[in-house]
Amino acid sequence: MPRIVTVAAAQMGPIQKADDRASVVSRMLALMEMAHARGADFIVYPELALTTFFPRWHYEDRAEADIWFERDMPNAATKPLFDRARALGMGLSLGYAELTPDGHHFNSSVLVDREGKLVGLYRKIHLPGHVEFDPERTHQHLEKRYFEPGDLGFPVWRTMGGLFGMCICNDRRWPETYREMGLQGVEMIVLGFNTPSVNSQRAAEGLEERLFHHRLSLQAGAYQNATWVVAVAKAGVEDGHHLMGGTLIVDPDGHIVAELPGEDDGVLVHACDLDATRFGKETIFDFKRHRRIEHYGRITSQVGVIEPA
Ligand code: ING
Repeated sequence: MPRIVTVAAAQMGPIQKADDRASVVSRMLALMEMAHARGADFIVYPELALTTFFPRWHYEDRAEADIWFERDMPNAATKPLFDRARALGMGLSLGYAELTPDGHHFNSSVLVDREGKLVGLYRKIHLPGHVEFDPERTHQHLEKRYFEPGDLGFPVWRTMGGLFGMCICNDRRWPETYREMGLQGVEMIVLGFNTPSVNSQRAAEGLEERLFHHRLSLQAGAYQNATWVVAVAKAGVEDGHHLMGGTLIVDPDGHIVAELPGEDDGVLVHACDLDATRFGKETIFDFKRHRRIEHYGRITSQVGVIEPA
């Protein structure tokens, strides 16, 4: 019996600072209905899906940024989404800014199964950008100001008939992200992203270059760990700042099997056979047989081990 998960990648267009959570949740519900109509049994929403990408704004007093955080998940604003997903028998993953009861701030995502059970929580580990306002940049990217690095590692959960993991946005650029989950046998990695289409430190780097690195990272991660990867954008112009699209699904051989054009709300649906991961995991990427970590020499986490010439 093939283990098919029909996944809907639910891309969201821009969320303006002035948009309230209720209006955003109603957009997410509409995407869920579209996904259901197309047979999806799992829906993936973007990073920070409930609000604008607020780390582009500098708040002298960080506490002022707490307006963008959720203290519970689900909560009053998102309960309709969780209730409808359960009614439709649809699992979901949702990215949001998490403020814990003891005052910690994370860029997080939750994983919920088809019965509406909260299966897993992930907290973004690779936080790009900077802490203080940087006048040199064309725009700010203050994730290090508002979030702490994730403290949960890269867990993999048995749900939806397979082994699922999550990461968030910048995490997708780091091979360790995929391998940490690959070593646990992950069969599907779902992630959301909010990626500015311009590099605040290299104006010449255009959208095409950004999309190239985006696809390269996802395809390599999927292939080298024989896993499906589903990447979902929040896209479009938010208060004058452009976020790129590029919502796509990569199969365990590294092929992009579907990509959503444009930068508006929309769903990409694909029937993903989790057993398509078996060949890679049992042949070329059978880590037990082929991965020789004892011969790798000294694996160091030190940055800049070999000084440039
Ligand atoms: N956004 C961007 C991302 O990693 C970035 C930041 C873009 C860093 C391009 C480096 C290069 O897609 C978030 N939110 O991480």
